[in-house]
Amino acid sequence: MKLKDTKVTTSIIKRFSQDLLDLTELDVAVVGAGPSGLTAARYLAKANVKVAVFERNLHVGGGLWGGGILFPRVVVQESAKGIFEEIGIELKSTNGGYYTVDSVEAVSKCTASAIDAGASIVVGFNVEDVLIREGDRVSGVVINWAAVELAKLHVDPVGVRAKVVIDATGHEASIARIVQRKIPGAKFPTSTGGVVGEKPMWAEVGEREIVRNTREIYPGLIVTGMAVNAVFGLPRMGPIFGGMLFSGKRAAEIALKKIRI
Ligand code: 48H
Repeated sequence: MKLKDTKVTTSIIKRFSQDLLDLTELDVAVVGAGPSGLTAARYLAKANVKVAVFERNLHVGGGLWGGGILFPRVVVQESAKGIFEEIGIELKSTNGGYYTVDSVEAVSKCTASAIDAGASIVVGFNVEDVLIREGDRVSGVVINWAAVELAKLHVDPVGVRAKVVIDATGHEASIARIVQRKIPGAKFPTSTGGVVGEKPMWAEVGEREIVRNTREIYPGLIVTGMAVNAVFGLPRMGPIFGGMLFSGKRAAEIALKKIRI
């Protein structure tokens, strides 16, 4: 059979245009494909919610790949290990109550399980803005090719409607910061009413408070993962990941309640 270059081209363009069109109306848009975003997406998809994760890098996993000091292993505490076990990740008890996980296995299985549950994950897309509708509600995200941003090209983005947006952008808390910058008078339930900024490392407090503070911070906008610590001014925790998993699961539960109202 003769290979036809144009068939390769049209296959890709047809398939991805169709996939992208299908993502213009979502129940939930998750921004960031780190551990918290992938976990939130998996639980939402399992509950039959139409969910897509937008990730600006060409790879998923966020800060999970590198483990601690580039040793590709991360730690999960006893209470959180079930969330990894559910998706077939092997945990080794190396230090009473602390379990270690291969970070490559963790990224791969968090990603595969979210996709298998029905979540869409699109890489290479930067979320550069939000849609505000119905008064003052975050009602979607504004996306552009990450390459456009990197090349500093002046190219306009497009909008994606979503009933709920989850900011899973890690240390940056980029979606919360956009809302703060663009909506004068926007008030978050934090000590300053805005993004407070992450505090120095203290694993015990960071891990406890991230879960407690995972919530809707503005109508239609839920924060999860390290973005919670940045928004609420909580300590970072280093390479322990139970809080990220619990926070992602919690964000999914909150989003689910909002969608089902
Ligand atoms: C599209 C975006 C945008 C944008 C950012 O950093 P992450 O892994 O985030 P979490 O919160 O799921 O996990 C945090 C964890 O990895 C970590 O850093 C820990 C535990 N640190 C502890 C410590 O003490 O330092 O993933 C966030 C993802 C990344 O892949 C970004 O590329 C992506 O979000 N992202 N994608 N549009 N505007 N902003």
